[in-house]
Amino acid sequence: MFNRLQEKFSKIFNDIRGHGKISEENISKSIREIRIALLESDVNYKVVSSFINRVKDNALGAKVFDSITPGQQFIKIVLDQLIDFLSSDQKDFNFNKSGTTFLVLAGLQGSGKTTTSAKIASFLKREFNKKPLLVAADLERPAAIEQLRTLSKSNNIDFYSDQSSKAIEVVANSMRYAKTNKNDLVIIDTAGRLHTNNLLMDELKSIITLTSANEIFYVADGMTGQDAVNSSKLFSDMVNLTGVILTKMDGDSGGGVALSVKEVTGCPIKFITTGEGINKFEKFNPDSIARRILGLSDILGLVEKAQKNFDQKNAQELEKKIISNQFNFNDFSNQLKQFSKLGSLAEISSFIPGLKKIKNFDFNENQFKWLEAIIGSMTNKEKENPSIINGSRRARIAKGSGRTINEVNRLIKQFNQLKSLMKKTKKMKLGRFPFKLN
Ligand SMILES: Nc1nc2c(ncn2[C@@H]2O[C@H](COP(=O)(O)OP(=O)(O)OP(=O)(O)O)[C@@H](O)[C@H]2O)c(=O)[nH]1
Ligand SMILES: [Mg+2]
Repeated sequence: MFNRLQEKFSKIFNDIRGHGKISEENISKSIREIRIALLESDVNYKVVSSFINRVKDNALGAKVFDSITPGQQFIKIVLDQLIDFLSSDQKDFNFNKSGTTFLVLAGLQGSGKTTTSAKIASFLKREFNKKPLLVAADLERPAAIEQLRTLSKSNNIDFYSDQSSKAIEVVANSMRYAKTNKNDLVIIDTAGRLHTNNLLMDELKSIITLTSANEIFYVADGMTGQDAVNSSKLFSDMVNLTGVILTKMDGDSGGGVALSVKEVTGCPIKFITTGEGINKFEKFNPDSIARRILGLSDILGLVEKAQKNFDQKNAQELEKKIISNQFNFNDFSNQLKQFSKLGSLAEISSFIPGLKKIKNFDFNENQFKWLEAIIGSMTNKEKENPSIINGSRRARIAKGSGRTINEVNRLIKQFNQLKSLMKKTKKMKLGRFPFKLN
């Protein structure tokens, strides 16, 4: 979803993580690179300045470079600022506490209003036990009513439309219908419109007034980049929006929009949609979005986990072994077991520096199983002294583990590469093996 930004941040962060010590100059360089990354990813330039200033104040103010883990500390500051940047006080859906809740969806043509209205109905029905009514108030596009009827039907949601010639009349009638039909939530799908269309903008305003709408969401197409931000701003100047929904975030240009919208419009992003299916819809969660934008997935959570799980004493012994070149297959196998306690191997391996450089080291769950099988077929002597594993031993190990000789050869080669890589990285902090975090 945020591929472009993720790639850039991952490069910047790897760079700063790679320094044992960090100077004010390193920090300034990273901050400069973040600025460029954001601008290149289509984040509004004013938003970039404001974000960069916050990071700068915090990073330099906190004297990150004096801390024990400066790289990590810096990343944490960027993450915290980003979360703060994306967060809002009005994060929950605003239900009418004393009666029917009205939600109006507005936006440009084709931005995703109709599909989103069904998604949101389905979400609120599931999560809050609501009885939503979808109202077809788009009388501009001939097929619009049928589109919403079909969506309602296939998702088991109540639907209202009638023959009135004006959208406002449909809405008024739907309010009466909701009462008799006992719908506690009415979602109004409106026609696409430009903010310059006075007639349609007046219509929208009168729908909002008539229903005393509790939520007015602007539906912005995330694929249109800064245009989505600009149009959100134009709408928010004319109508009292309570939130923005970003659609089509499965595309690649959504990152810049997600970062810009709140700062530019003052409206929080409430939901995002990530595909055509009814469930391709999620609540906008600043914490998780920030982590995804920064490509951190959950590295901080992972660090905590790693620190809890990695036995200090083991780690010290291990480091000794690495330095004296005694790292063997038993240690390797132990390390694999440690990894597996932490979660998805594929995810973890992406945080292990150098691992990607080892040819064919596709570190997935299956490979983990057969690595274990191969190591399990070695004798104790072989595990402790990998150098004695000659051709005939390899053939026996292959047979015993049900793998091919080629696979055994590959494992031994990878093991040797890993061993020399670890020796090179012996600077690493104890207790954190094999994560090079700073
Ligand atoms: N890839 C992707 N496509 C989406 C998403 N949301 C909506 N679409 C598609 O975008 C197109 C337009 O969606 P609609 O819901 O009809 O948009 P609308 O704003 O109601 O359009 P008008 O009523 O014509 O103004 C449809 O083909 C949807 O399937 C999304 O999150 N991802
Ligand atoms: Mg529509």
